[in-house]
Order: sequence, then structure tokens, then C-alpha cells
Amino acid sequence: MNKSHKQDKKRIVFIGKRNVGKSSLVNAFLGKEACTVNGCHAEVREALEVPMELPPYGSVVIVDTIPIADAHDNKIDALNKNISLLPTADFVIVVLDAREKLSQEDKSIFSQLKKLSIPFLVAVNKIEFGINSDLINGLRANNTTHFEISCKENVGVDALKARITRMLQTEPNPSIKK
Ligand SMILES: Nc1nc2c(ncn2[C@@H]2O[C@H](COP(=O)(O)OP(=O)(O)OP(=O)(O)O)[C@@H](O)[C@H]2O)c(=O)[nH]1
Ligand SMILES: [Mg+2]
Repeated sequence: MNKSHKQDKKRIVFIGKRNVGKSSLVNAFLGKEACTVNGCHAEVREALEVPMELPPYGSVVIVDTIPIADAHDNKIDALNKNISLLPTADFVIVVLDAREKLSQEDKSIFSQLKKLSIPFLVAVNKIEFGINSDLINGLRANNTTHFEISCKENVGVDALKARITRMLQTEPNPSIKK
């Protein structure tokens, strides 16, 4: 699906490696357990789309994705599958584990997003375990904006949500026209 075939609601796509907390963050956004956390990954092979209201902006579609480097998949296939999803996104949240360093796959996602001019923010999750300073330096070197969050302790999620809403509001909401 390319941009011209897209539905009119903006799509916010959550992307990242296995186990970083993509589904947990999506659930925290939605305020309900719509996505399986620690799910049966062998069965989860496609992105999951859930509509939600993001006041005061309006209606959006939240998209939870399969991991960019699923252990069961060929790493490159999994990365390509998600990169092919990116042109359908209006906004992307790249979810990272605060304990890890920036990977080549993460950097590939950043460069694709920049090439496609898709706005994105980075969510550095699981901060209660501590934050890897190499990760923060890597993010700075890649000129990204990041939020330090914990889905488990509900830290930083509202601030991230507020920033996304503000950034979406800078463009007209096509779903309001109807
Ligand atoms: N300690 C801690 N654990 C978390 C946090 N966020 C998520 N988790 C846990 O991390 C594990 C993976 O979370 P998921 O939300 O399934 O991660 P995911 O990125 O969707 O995983 P995949 O779908 O396999 O790629 C689960 O056990 C969550 O409970 C957090 O902020 N802190
Ligand atoms: Mg998941």
C-alpha cells in the first residue's frame, strides 16, 4: 500500500527490535490491552492496526509491528518487511531498549525515515533498568529526538503522546474534513 491508497486517518507506526516494548507502548497509548505483550511471535507475522482518538487532534490509526530483527526470521527480511511498511506511515515511533546500544538496523530505519521525510520520535523504553550512555550518544549523533520512558512504571508516556499530538496538529487532519 502506498501513500495514494492510504485511508484518510493518519497512521502512527511503532517500530523496533524484538522485546523492546512496542506492544506495551501501543497498549499504554490506547489505554487498553489491544496488542499481545510477550505474545506468540511465531503466529504474529503482520502489523496490527487499531483506531484511536488522540484529542485534541482527532482520529488516528495506531500500528504495532513485528520486530525488525525477529529471531525466527531472516534479519534482512524482517528489516525489509518493516522498511516496506514505512511509506504507509504518517508518523513513526522507533522504540529502543534503554540498556542497549544503537544497532545498524535502528540506523537503517532512521535513514529511511529521513529519506522519506516521515516525522519520527524515538522512545527509549525500560529506563528503570538504567540508560546506556552509548545509546544516548548514538541518538545525538543521528540527530534524533528521544523520550525516555517506562511502560511498566508509566513514566514519560503521556509526554510522548502530547508531543506526537502537537506535531500532528501542525498539519491539517484529513479526517476532520469529512
Ligand atoms: N521492566 C520493563 N519491562 C517492560 C517495559 N515495557 C515492556 N516491558 C516488558 O518487555 C517485554 C516485551 O514487551 P512487548 O511489549 O511484548 O515488546 P515488543 O517490542 O512488542 O516485542 P515483540 O512483539 O516480540 O517485538 C514484556 O515482558 C513487557 O512486560 C518497561 O518499561 N519496563
Ligand atoms: Mg509486540
